[in-house]
Amino acid sequence: MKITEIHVFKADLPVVNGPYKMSHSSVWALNSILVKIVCDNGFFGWGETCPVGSSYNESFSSGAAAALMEMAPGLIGTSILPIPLHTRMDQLLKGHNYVKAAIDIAAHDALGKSLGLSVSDLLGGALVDRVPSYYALNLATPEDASRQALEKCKEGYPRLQLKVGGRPVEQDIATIRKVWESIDGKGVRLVIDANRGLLTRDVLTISKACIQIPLVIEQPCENVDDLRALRPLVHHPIYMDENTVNPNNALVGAATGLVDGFGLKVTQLGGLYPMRAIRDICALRRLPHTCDDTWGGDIMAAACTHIGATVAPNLLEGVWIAAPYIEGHYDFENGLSVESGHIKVPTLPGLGIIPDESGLSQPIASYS
Ligand code: 0XW
Ligand code: MG
Repeated sequence: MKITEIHVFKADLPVVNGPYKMSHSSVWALNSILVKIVCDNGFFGWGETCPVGSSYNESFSSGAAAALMEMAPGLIGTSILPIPLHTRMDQLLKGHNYVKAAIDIAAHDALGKSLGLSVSDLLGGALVDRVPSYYALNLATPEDASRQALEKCKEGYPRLQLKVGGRPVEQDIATIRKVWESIDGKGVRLVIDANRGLLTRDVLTISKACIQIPLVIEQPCENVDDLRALRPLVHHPIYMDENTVNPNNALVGAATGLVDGFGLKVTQLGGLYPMRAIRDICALRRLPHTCDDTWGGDIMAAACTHIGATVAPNLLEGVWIAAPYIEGHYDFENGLSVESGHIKVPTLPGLGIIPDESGLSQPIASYS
């Protein structure tokens, strides 16, 4: 199967009840870039990349459109099988994993549809028919955070991620304690995610002050060296997220015992094909991880859910999708959502969703 056409769309995703607030940034609306590839046998596939603003990591929406302009002409005629496809993308453009991921996802979708297999089949096979999700509690006051934590706990989320950082550490400690007070004993796991917004000083203070709370500390500081220095000093597991900017540093993190787990994102790793390799290394090293992305609609949600379904349940920390913050779906019939804290794994071929193009703007670019 070879690519004969590539069409690029932009989808505006305003944040429902926004903003989405993290230590470094608050976002009110996101611009997602959707990719439709058409193959020489008539099958087509959809991909997506949606940076969560332009300061979360080294990615931004119009940069994705520009990178596609750079790569797409050279991809016409290329096989959609992962090794020739990624080889060709790397020949055309260095880095830019978040853009290559959109093409990779579309290729998995088209291949699955042509073979009558789901994307999780292509990734080795699903172990479950629904995956656990987790809810990201925005940066908030202790009262608001604990109220929302209890609400999400009652909805059935098995894990809560509490945003911290970017404010006096005393406020983070008070919020963590209040949230834990409201969910303790309810079988819900707690992660605090600083999105690189804490200093090592603050992490040590939080870990000491919350020593009795069984939480995970996700991406506390800016640099991976800080994570390495902190790990033997804190009383809580440390997970790497934003520092996982490519498969190689995920490999190093997993192989060298640098961290206790990961927040893994499809776009940070360059797509489902490279992500499955990191999934398998984490399995060998018994390292738990999430299967997420920065943001995105049904296409990205399906991609994260499909690979999440192939992870051993004892190692899957959850699949985060942006659906709770998005109004509507690209595919109203098969669009993904979180129900009782879990997400059903699509069973139709490919991603299991087909965006309704009448709901999208005209392509911003087409290549053939
Ligand atoms: C919760 N997420 C997966 C969604 C936002 O993009 C941030 C991210 C995280 O874990 O940092
Ligand atoms: Mg994170």
